[in-house]
Amino acid sequence: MRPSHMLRGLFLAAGLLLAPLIARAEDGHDLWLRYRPVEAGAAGVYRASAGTIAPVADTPALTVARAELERGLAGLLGERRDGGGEILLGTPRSSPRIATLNLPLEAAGAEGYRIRTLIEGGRSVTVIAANTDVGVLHGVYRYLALIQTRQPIDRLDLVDAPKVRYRLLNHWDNLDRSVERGYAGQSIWDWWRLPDVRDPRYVDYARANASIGINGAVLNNVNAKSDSLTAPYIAKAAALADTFRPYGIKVYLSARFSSPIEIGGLKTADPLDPAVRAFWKSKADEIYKAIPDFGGFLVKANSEGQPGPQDYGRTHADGANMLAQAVGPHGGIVMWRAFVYSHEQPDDRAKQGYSEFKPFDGQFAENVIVQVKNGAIDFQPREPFHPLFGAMPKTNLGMEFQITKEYLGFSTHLAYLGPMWEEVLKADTLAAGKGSTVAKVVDGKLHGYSRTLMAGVANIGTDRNWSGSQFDQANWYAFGRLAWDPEASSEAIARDWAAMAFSPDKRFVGPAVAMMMGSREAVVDYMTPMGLHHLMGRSHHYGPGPWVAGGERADWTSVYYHRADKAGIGFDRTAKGSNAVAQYAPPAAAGFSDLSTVDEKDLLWFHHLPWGYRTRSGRPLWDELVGRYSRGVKTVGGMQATWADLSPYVDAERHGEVAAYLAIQRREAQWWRDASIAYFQSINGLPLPKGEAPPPLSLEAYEAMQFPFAPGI
Ligand code: GCV
Repeated sequence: MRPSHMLRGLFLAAGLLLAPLIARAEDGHDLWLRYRPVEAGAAGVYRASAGTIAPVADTPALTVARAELERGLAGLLGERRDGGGEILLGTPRSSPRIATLNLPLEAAGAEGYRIRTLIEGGRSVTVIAANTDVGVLHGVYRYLALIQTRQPIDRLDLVDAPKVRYRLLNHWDNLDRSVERGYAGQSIWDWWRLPDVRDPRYVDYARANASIGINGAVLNNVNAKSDSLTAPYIAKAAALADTFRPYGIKVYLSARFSSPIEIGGLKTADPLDPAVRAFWKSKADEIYKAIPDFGGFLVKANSEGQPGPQDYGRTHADGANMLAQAVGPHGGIVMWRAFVYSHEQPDDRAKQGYSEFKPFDGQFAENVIVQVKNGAIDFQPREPFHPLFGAMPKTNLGMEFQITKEYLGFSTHLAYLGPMWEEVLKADTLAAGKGSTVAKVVDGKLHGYSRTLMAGVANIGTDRNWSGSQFDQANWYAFGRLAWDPEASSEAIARDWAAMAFSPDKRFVGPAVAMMMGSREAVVDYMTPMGLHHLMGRSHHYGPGPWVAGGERADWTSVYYHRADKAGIGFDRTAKGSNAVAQYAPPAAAGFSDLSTVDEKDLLWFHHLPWGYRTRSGRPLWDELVGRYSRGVKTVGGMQATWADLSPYVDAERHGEVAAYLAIQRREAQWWRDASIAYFQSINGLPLPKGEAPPPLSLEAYEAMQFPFAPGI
């Protein structure tokens, strides 16, 4: 044997011996679809029912469903699974065997599934059946998730279907690959090389989305360029649509309202102008020729400088309905955003969305969905639910959440957003009596909407871990799960994610989930406690900036929102103030207005109060605020300790990365506390409560900090 061969042999043998001892290096790229081997003790039980996979009909979605099942089972249980069980996939139409079973499939709807274990000739047969191929794919992911989270699979009988029809990611991705409010690298869409080059990541993106039921992606930023509607870009979008189609995911585009001028050679974009209407009709026809299942348009109009129908004295309904008429014959929809506010309008910014849309209830076309952010300002760490929810019974309203953490510490702070979204979805609008929750508005039950939507502003980029941090993947995951079922528990979702992305070991899942569940409240505490909001650094929104004042517009400053002076702090939105409360249903408005009933978490959102106001803890408001700032920092310290203890269950790479991020978060939480306290103390001149450490730097030092290269702008 040549020496080099001998050496190689030695290395190989050593590698084989050591292999079980060395955990495989991980970087998070596999998301929650890691499919790592089930522990030897449990694998046998699973192999007994998850055996061979019966052949499937040769359709694109069933082919990927079978491939995913094979990939998942091979990873979890090994290539050889000869326990005798069989898995049968398909629809009654594609599989004569499934057709003869006559399974009740109504409850599975168009995208759901039924999974049932049958015993045939003493042999276990697991049937994953649906009305459509994509329903089968969703069933496959559910089945794999059961094994990934170590649930029993030997006697299954479950049926599930999404409660919301359109479950979409909104990418704020620009054509130059920058991502507005993106903290995970560049855009994954390589527009320049598309349509010729189809990055394999596109398939993994589709797999991840399909696994949580997301069924659409708006590819480009709502601050849109008309170029994305030109022929070359339509061809690029079509290539992505082709890749996503087998996974049940449609593409949508953000449309710039002034496109008829910019790429149509017209002098106007007036929605009532026949030439403008003809432009949009022919543009829609052109897109549908290239992408027959194109989903439709998302529009940001007359907001933050974007063009819109009001430029021509027309209404949001005029603009939306014109586009709806263009895509309607092809089955498309228009998502028209309610995120509007104007610097010419002196009224409380929190009121403007409602004021502009409520008068048009009932005037939007059936295939329009008005897309409303969860709160009335802008994705703050905590906002009361948007007053439009419950107030537009005759207009399809959809929810817009922000998965990317523009205002919650970018990707370096660990903040699991599930509880924040659950809080909003469970909030009771009281619009039609008790139990009129936001979830029931969004899933259409309350008002009988014909089309329902949940959209999430994506946190996905070219980083190997997709989301900028390991734990931010949980937010992508949770968004998908809540879009599928807006009444799901964010804690149960966190448990599934933690088990799949890291380890199903209870000793890991318990503490990790507890840490996740408290993480968003920690951010609220150290950034914007008790209803404070929009106090981040100007424009980039990085770090504390409660002193931000002056400049282009008042409602882009912090002082506009906190209104602190020597006497007190908070935005009075009661009848004595801006009266924003009046936009809620009367019982909800009464609850927010009354100091004895308003939840203290929303206190300074609705009320301006003296610094000495006695809070429910018995402490004066100032002391309570300082206490909460400090509590937030302490919670992050606790998260660091929890994470350190979890090292036996996590590969060194990801453990180290999360630990490094938590150290950043701890430092920045402290910075937030100190800078906020220094600023508010300069206003109220009050001493710190006993035991509270003074900020180490002067207010001037905090104010002087500059971050010209903060990401996401
Ligand atoms: C896409 C906030 C963000 C903007 C974003 C806007 C919107 O103002 O800071 O970056 O623009 O919301 O939702 O349209």
